[in-house]
Amino acid sequence: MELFYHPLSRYSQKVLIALYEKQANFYPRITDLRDPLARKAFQQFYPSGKLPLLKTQEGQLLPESSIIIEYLDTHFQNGTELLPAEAERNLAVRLFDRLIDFDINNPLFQLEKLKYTPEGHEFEIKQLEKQMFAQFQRLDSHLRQNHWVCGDSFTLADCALIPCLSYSFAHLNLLDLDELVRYWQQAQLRGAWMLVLEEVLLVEMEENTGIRSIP
Ligand SMILES: N[C@@H](CCC(=O)N[C@@H](CS)C(=O)NCC(=O)O)C(=O)O
Repeated sequence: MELFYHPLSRYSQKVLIALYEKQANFYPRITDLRDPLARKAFQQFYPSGKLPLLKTQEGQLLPESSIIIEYLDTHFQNGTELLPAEAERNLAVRLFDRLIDFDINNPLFQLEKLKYTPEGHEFEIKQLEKQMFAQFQRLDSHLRQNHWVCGDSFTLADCALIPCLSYSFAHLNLLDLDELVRYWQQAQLRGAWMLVLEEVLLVEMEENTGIRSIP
């Protein structure tokens, strides 16, 4: 399998967590869409031009992080079961995955974009921050009854949430949400996330210093 992704893209990080949880081997195809030539080449290969994209062993091209994870979970028996077999739990996991993508991850993109050029956007930023804080409050009370997002075991919904938390804790005032803080602390000790974070920090260091380490 080949994964086209970028270490700093949250939807890519979501799939990377799943690959590490499943202990699945893949060829990393780092694709930087900020580079016009790389973007053009990738769009020729896959016209919708979005990351992440999985090329399966059969050569099928699979977009959409949740679909890729569903594919991994059905094709790899090793490691964590990311989508529970039991129908009711399966539905809950898929629901939380959707809610996290739509109500947390996508608004975070908007917030990042607005904060990049905040002049004239102060009101929009405040509104968005308020809306996101309310989402995190709801999540915090849900986590009172749940060790991971959906019960005792780590699932697709955790793959979706964890990549959103670094930016959220850095830019929203979430430290009073005890259960969310507890969740974020335990997530940072999860091996799969540690592996993802290692790559993120390396890329951030390369971008900040201009020094590219020898692979
Ligand atoms: N729903 C998609 C979202 C993917 C997405 O928005 N990817 C971003 C990077 S995190 C992207 O490729 N943006 C490039 C663009 O839209 O041109 C998924 O879950 O994979």
